[in-house]
Amino acid sequence: MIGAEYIAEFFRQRGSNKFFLVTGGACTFIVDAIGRNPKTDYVCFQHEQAAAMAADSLWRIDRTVGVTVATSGPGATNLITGIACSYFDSIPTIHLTGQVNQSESANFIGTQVRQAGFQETNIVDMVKPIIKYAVQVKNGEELKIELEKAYNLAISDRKGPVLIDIPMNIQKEEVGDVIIYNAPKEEKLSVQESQKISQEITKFFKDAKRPVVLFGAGVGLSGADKDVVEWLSKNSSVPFVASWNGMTYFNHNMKNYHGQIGVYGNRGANFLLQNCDALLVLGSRLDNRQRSGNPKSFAPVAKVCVIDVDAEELKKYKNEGYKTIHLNLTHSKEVLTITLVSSQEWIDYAASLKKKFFGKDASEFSKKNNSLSPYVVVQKINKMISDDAVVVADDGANLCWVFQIFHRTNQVLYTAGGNSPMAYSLPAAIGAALHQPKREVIAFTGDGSFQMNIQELQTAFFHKLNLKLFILNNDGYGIIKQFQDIYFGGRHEATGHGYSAPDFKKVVEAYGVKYFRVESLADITKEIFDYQGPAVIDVILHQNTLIEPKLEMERPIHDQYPYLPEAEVHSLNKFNNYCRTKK
Ligand SMILES: Cc1ncc(C[n+]2csc(CCOP(=O)(O)OP(=O)(O)O)c2C)c(N)n1
Ligand SMILES: [Mg+2]
Repeated sequence: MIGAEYIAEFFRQRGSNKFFLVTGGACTFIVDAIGRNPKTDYVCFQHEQAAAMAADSLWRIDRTVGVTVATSGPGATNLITGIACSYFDSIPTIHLTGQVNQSESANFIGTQVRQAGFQETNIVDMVKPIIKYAVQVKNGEELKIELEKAYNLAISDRKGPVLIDIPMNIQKEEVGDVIIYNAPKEEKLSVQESQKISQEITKFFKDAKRPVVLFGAGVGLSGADKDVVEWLSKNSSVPFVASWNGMTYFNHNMKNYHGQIGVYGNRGANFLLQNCDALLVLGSRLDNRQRSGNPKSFAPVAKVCVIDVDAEELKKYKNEGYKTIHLNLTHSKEVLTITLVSSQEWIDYAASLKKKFFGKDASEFSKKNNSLSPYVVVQKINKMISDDAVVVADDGANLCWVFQIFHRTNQVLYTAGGNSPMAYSLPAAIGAALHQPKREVIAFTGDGSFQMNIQELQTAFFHKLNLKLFILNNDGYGIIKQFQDIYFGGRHEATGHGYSAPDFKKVVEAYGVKYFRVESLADITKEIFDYQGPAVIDVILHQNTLIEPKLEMERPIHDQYPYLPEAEVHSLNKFNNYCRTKK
């Protein structure tokens, strides 16, 4: 085999046999080898960013590692936004970039010139802050070693993307016929160690009467979701809440599930956090979308214990009095032998919050303006799609609307939560539809975001993918408008004023994709879901439709807009004296 053939075969043997790419001079050997290997294939995207987002999508669906190929220079730099999505959400992806021949590289010649020749870019150093591992290989032997190393790093511990930069001359170098690969060793936890951890947690929470568990993405990323769900089912008097990236790993019908938390979280779930006396955080990094910009106001009367695979994350809590446990949640089953107990008062309180807030359309704006509520739209779509559909959300207000109201049973539900770039959802949905063509694929986007990867309609059309993309169309950058309403006197600079969008019907149809327009709930018909092939559904909303509830800056997470009467906040904050902060 030459290096390029080795690469194709290496990933085929790992179960990643479909490569997402845009070709170019410096990666043609790799693309050619993928084409010639009878068991590997490639999909041409229109932009490398989209290829990287589609690759990121695969692991989220069924733990297949997505692989991209890009050329040197602009091809490689175009991958960056997609790589960042994988990095921040700990998704294993592989990025293979072609590089100029070593004999033509500035590095090789030993000069300080910007470029020795053409399209030479130091991609390895450029991606370093947003990648788990990046390396340029120096020869064929190193290629073999680095592929194994990079792949194993991507899939172990706190997972993430890796990049291997391969000069053209190495792509065509003879490397022998044997694929070298040893899977990473499984780390073991002794019975004593796991017992010690369980005892520590039990001791820490020994007087607790009002426990809450926070279900983070780390549970699912470590593959422990089934074990944790089983434990939560056994401890069904203990309410649990979820982070957005954690929401895809359990059935929302679970009796003790109380909703997603944070700035755009469910009010009931947020009140639970503010009133609990024991909070066990499983694999969640408690970022400022969860705890607000003022972490001290988060769970103010609770003893907090955080379990995380990444020791760096745990350092954040040094001055906050949290108990931290550095542990890979793959060991959940051994460690979660603990029993947490809720008092009857806590059980009743949690039930009353759930009844009042869970699964409710809280949109006062739509009622006041007699306009279509995005929440009701999402709920209707939720009811009409199949139980195992793939559902991808984008960014901005449209993301919040979906994640605030979508009720998951067995669907896969995800977004690029940490990076949250505009236009993740269309390429991610394309990745899903390519990977699992028999599955129903539903994506949501905004009118602004859609325009940033609109070119991928061509990929969807060319491959006749069965995906439905709903544009929650408020004719502007809604989430930022809402921010401007609060902090900029309602001046919609560059979000309404100066913003523009084309006639989506014309654009969509020019790509050969089916277009539906929805102006009322009645327009969301079975015909849309029965349509076989790619379709865009343009859902027309009021221009100023709000995200409700939403936390404004400096407030604790129970104090979201639209504001509840002060007396109600006090009565709901029954177990702490935390007063509502005044403006
Ligand atoms: C690549 C990128 N650029 C800018 C932003 C900042 N941003 C976040 S949401 C948003 C507006 C998105 O508009 P639209 O898709 O219409 O969403 P809406 O909030 O209206 O639902 C912008 C500009 C971003 N997240 N990603
Ligand atoms: Mg919009």
